[in-house]
Amino acid sequence: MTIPLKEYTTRRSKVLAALKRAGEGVSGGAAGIVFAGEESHALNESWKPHAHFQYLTGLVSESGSAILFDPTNPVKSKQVILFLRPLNPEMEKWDGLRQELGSELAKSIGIKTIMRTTHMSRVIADIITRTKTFATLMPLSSSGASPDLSYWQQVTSNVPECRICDASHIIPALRSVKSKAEVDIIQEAVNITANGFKQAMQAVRGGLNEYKVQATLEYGYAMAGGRGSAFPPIVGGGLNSTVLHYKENDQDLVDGDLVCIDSGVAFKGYGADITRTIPVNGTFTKRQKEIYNIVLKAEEAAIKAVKPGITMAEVDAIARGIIVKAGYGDYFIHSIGHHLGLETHDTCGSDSPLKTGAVVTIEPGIYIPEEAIGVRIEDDILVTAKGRKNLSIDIPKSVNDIEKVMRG
Ligand SMILES: [Mn+2]
Repeated sequence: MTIPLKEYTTRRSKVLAALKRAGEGVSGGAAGIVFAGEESHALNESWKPHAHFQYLTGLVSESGSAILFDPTNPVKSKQVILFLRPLNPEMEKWDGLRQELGSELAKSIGIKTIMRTTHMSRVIADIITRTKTFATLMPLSSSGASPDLSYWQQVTSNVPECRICDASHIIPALRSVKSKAEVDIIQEAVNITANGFKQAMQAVRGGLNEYKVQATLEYGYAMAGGRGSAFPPIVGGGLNSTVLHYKENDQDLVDGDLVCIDSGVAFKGYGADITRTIPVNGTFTKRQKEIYNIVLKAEEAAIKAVKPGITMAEVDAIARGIIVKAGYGDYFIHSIGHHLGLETHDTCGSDSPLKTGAVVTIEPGIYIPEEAIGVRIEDDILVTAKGRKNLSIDIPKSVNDIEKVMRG
């Protein structure tokens, strides 16, 4: 189960075509570049490339690399160029061997033109003879220039009449629709996550530390074929269940409390994002059940509303309407969900109408700190032509199903 090389080729062709249009009227197209980012070589840090870079190349271990798009190049095979860091035999003794340039490497990556980053400025000088339009493909932010914007600013500062245009919407729009291969991987991530949740549900009891629930989840992921968590698991008992991004996971669970578990496995670059809230002793109290069933009703109504053409704001309003009507509007303090993909909060552009192939989370919640009751329920939903498919439907969710699994 992997993304076929030709799917990456298609993604790059789409970016190339969009950049050709971006430069229209002024020149034959705009050049664009996406950087992988730099790795810190600290042992306690794992490195991931920028998700845009991974989306376009499938490469996950080539820090310092970049992919360049030049729709103006008359030689078609040079319209996309992958730049990799030069080999460094001394460093590779520490970090592992890297391949030499050549047809074998080109074939394994599926990109015809691969060069070392040392050649980048020469290639850019050549591009400037054809176009003076440069496009930003990486996400813009108000807090600092994106790596590609910085690069284009530097490149164009010595050349008159250059123009930098914003094409940062192109890749998020592509990433907002998942291919069949991507959906298959996400479904498998959800299935693996289901295994962890099942084991965690059976392990939960009074006195067990939140950290051991996390360990049980992650053991379940690993044993089902996953590789670590997509994000640090949230395991919050009692009052901690009302803390949205609780990270400590270091308290003993208390009989009579709820525990909110928000987690998902990392699998082949993608991940799941599931939340279940369960009673520590295996049985919901009347009050817990009351709140739980309001959240469940809101979640199920929101899931049912998911279909092509609807926006997440509209889905949010449906869930919120139910929670407000029940009298808990002030206790639903976040929004309904987000796109899910290479990133847990996937970069898929602004809240435009959902398209067939989108994968989103639906996760309403009610958090009442004064009663130490926090309930969030989250599923991963695929938008289909006919409506939706709940990818996580097999993870116990109703009061009865949860109590049954917890009884073992
Ligand atoms: Mn989520």
